[in-house]
Amino acid sequence: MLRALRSVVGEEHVLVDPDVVASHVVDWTGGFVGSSPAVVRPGSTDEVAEVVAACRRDRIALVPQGGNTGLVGGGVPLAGEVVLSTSRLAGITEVDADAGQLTAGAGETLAAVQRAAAGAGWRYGVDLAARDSATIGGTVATNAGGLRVLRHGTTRHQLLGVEAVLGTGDVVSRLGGLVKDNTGYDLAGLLCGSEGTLGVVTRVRLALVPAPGPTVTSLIGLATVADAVSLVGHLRRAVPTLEAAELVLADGARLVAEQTGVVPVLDPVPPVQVAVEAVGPPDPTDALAAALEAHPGVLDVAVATDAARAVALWHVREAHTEAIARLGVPRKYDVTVPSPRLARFVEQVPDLIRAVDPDAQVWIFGHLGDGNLHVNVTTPSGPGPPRTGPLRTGRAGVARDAVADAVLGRVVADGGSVSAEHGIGTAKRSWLVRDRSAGDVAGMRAIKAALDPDGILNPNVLL
Ligand code: FAD
Ligand code: 2HG
Ligand code: ZN
Repeated sequence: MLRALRSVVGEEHVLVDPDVVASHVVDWTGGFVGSSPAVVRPGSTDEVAEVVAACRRDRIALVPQGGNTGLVGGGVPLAGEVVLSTSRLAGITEVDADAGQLTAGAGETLAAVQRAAAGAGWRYGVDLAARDSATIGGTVATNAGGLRVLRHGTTRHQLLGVEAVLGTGDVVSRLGGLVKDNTGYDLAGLLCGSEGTLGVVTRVRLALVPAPGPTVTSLIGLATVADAVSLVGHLRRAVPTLEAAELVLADGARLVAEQTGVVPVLDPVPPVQVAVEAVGPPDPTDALAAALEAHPGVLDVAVATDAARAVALWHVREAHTEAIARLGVPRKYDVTVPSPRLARFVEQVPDLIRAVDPDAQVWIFGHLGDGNLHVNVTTPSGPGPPRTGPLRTGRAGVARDAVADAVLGRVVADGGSVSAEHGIGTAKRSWLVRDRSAGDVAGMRAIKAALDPDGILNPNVLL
């Protein structure tokens, strides 16, 4: 097999040195650790197709891997699969400044795409804190959300076309950037969010959004999450160019301050903070100020109208994932809760978790504007051993399941989604059937069987 792979991509792009392979077999959280005989780095779509064909011939399973910032254990080889790294599928080409579109190789980072968009006088509508490592291919594969979904939608909403190699070895390619294109099935839409289970995305065609004019960022202190939900509804009506509305709770704000040594902007730390950003033209600062003035729940406000101060305001929200990671390996539950139930969910979930794991520390934050909450759970005594296989049980596994039952069971009961933006991966595989109907899952299995008939692409992910 290694000989076959070397003949396709060249000796130097089949990595087998254990020290090099090691960084590809553990995920960002450290909670999922696997093993792999090799990391293969194809340099073109044709090479990806040959790698997939060779693996299909020998029934060798592949895990596509981009920046390895995924948070559901989907991008690491938990059962000895070969890793297909997209690092050499780079390059940003065909930037069309009139149409507001560009084509990017799957291995380009999100930050590089953002820079290329800005260079052409536009902006890429998706942003998230892992922007410097996450690849554009990975964000398409996971249908990443992030901070600006409120205004611009998820990755799927930016996607005009993809080039990809299906599990059959067939290449699909539609990169012409046609905004209206109803000629057959929307394969780009299907591959987006398929988490590497149907095909390897090699290039993407993206729609850009207008570059922002004057920008105002604000950190708002409130007494309750219910006040925060009402404030966001109010701001969405009063400030139509609101791009972000993010939730921070006092425990999380204090943890960020402790772990990063950065003094909180709002001090004393209020029970609840909402970070918002709105862009011009016209300059939204006055409209935002008037709207905040008119809302009775607002306790405290900090405002930034320049980039450096904006970064300082965003810190308390953006540093959550890093700060929590310093406590040990977290259990992560990325969920959507319908707006009318969101405040009660935030209030009650910590007690539901502590009922099954009395030592648990619970951290809740997220994208309030679209109802996406990140429930993180850490344990002072440590998380137990990492997951080294897709269905590992044992002491840590049992505790994990009880906490998952508490959080995700409540999400399903509330009519929410057990995966908002990170995907199902390996972490939530057993939850797919509890959230989606039998018909939905049968449809997904039929698609998987058609596009990856031998089940060689990410066999432990999603289904
Ligand atoms: P990887 O982690 O390498 O892979 C993720 C999944 O996609 C795996 O299943 C993998 O097999 C598959 N895959 C990767 N590349 C391809 C490809 N080219 N073709 C087919 N399948 C592929 N996510 C959000 O949605 N919103 C956030 O706000 C957000 N913030 C984050 C902040 C931090 C600090 C971190 C660490 C992560 C965050 N994430 C967020 C999660 C993560 O960044 C996203 O899921 C991102 O899309 C993953 O990109 P990646 O290149 O790292 O993919
Ligand atoms: C975010 O919104 C990311 O910051 C990561 O989606 C969430 O760490 C998490 O749980
Ligand atoms: Zn998020």
